[in-house]
Amino acid sequence: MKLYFIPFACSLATRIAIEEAELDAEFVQVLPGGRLPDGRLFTAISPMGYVPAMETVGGLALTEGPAVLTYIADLAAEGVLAPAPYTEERYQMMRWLNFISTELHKSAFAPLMSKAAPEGAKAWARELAAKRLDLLSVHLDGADYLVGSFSVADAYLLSILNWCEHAGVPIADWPVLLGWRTRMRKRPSIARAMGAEMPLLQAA
Ligand SMILES: N[C@@H](CCC(=O)N[C@@H](CS)C(=O)NCC(=O)O)C(=O)O
Repeated sequence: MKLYFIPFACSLATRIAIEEAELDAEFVQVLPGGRLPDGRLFTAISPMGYVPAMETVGGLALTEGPAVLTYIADLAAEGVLAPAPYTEERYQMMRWLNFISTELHKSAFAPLMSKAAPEGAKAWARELAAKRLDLLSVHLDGADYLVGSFSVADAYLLSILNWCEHAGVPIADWPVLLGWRTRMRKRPSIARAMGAEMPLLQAA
């Protein structure tokens, strides 16, 4: 299988999941301008031109972070990246994947990091980000993970919280989240995934 990624974009969560489950994958970087290393346009794989995009073991072109992450979780041994199907925890994990995707990533952080968003949109997004981070901070106070044990939802949240400095979100205002991010970055799979992408980010 192949993961199409941009260094330190939301696709980092999928790389973390692949590392955590010790799965085999090829990583293909989407270059600035939306080209692939072989010169093709990335829109041939992901029609909206965004990562993560996955060419699955069966050859399916899969996009949308929560779907890609759930696919990887289902390839891994049970319990490594997600609670077992049909359990309450599984639905809680899906709740968090959706929350991170819609409420945090796209509504709050995307406008804050966009060069095209006007200041009014950024001010609104800053307010949203604060409310969402308040909720996460209460939820993670005294907890190591979003749900029971490590899951793809944690990998996704970490990837978004990595953007705080770039987005102008002062994570130190949420000491629980700052502490959580610091601990998560020490997890071997996360340290490996970030270590693999850091030189690519610096070169971009
Ligand atoms: N709805 C998509 C959004 C993914 C997304 O926003 N990806 C960003 C990186 S974090 C991207 O590839 N942006 C480049 C672009 O849109 O051209 C998902 O949930 O996977």
